[in-house]
Amino acid sequence: MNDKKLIFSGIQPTGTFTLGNYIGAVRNWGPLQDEYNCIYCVVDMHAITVRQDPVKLRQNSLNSYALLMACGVDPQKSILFIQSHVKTHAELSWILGCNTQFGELSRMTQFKDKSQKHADDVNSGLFTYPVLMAADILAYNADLVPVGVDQKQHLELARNIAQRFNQRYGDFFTLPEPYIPEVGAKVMSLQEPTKKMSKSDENPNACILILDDKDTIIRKFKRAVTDSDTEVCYREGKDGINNLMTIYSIVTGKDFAAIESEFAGRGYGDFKLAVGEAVADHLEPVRTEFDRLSKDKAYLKQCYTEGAEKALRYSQRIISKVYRKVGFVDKT
Ligand code: ATP
Ligand code: LTN
Repeated sequence: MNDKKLIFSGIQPTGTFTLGNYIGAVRNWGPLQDEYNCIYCVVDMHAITVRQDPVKLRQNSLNSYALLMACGVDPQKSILFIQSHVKTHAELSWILGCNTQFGELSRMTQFKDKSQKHADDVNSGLFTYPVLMAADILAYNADLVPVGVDQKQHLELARNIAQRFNQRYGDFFTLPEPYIPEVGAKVMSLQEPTKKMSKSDENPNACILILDDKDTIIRKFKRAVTDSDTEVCYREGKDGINNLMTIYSIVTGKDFAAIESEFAGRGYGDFKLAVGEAVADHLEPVRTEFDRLSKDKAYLKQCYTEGAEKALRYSQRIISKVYRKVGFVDKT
């Protein structure tokens, strides 16, 4: 490889990507390929920390892979693969788990949220989820990790684990830095704009799926919860409007001042319609490309097979060194 910095990121195949996943993370993955060496992954092993229907999980994983390509990840420029195809992630996860404290994992807010939401299945995978995430990143010694702001705590833990390993066994792991966009790092629910937009929201109007058709997107934006004011402006407390302005700004490239003057005196109805149309137009090429790619099963298979081979080769070198450092006996 060259001396460019290394990027790693992953996304769960727990359903179709939301506009939040797209704006906060995936949209940035394509452009990063020109400046960095990039490794991207569909994290199916993370997905099974909550119950999944096996048939749907398989389909969602393949769709997520194709969707990443439709969003601009090029498997010729990046290493793009499916997590369960590369055994080093699970292997490293065990070692890192032995360097992670129970107390640290207990403090993770995602664990607290998810264990409340899935109270009948608080399994140990849900608890050690962040260790596997640290393994994903450290198996490649990645420098930067592009994610939405909700993943910041997990990344800090990954850095702490890496640091502890380095102290115990001698400097080895790179401490990964979060790479969080300045605007759009937390897209909010359209129905409860103080909560993040999430794939697993029960209210279908709360989130835009990037494969929703134009009419559905417009309808969901028309129903978006705002406030009793009438002025389109970015102000503290106007969570719904602030969220819509952020989304509109990202898909049109207009700044907040330009948006405020565009909608001065026009009211929320006009604004919501404009946001819906702009988002639908922005996502149209993604939908078209996804339709084309998902029909080409042989090509997708070739891409994920080659991706996994490259990822394994790369991470195997790192994990062999880790095995030596912790004192495992050489196999050869
Ligand atoms: P789930 O609801 O199933 O937990 P999710 O929608 O949070 O899933 P993930 O696969 O966990 O999706 O996240 C993929 C990426 O999208 C991560 O980098 C995450 O930070 C980012 N992301 C998720 N939701 C949002 C959001 N509402 N705004 C911005 N970024 C987001
Ligand atoms: N936990 C992440 C998904 C994820 C990830 C990673 C992101 C798993 N492994 C490694 C960045 C780097 C989430 O988005 N919920």
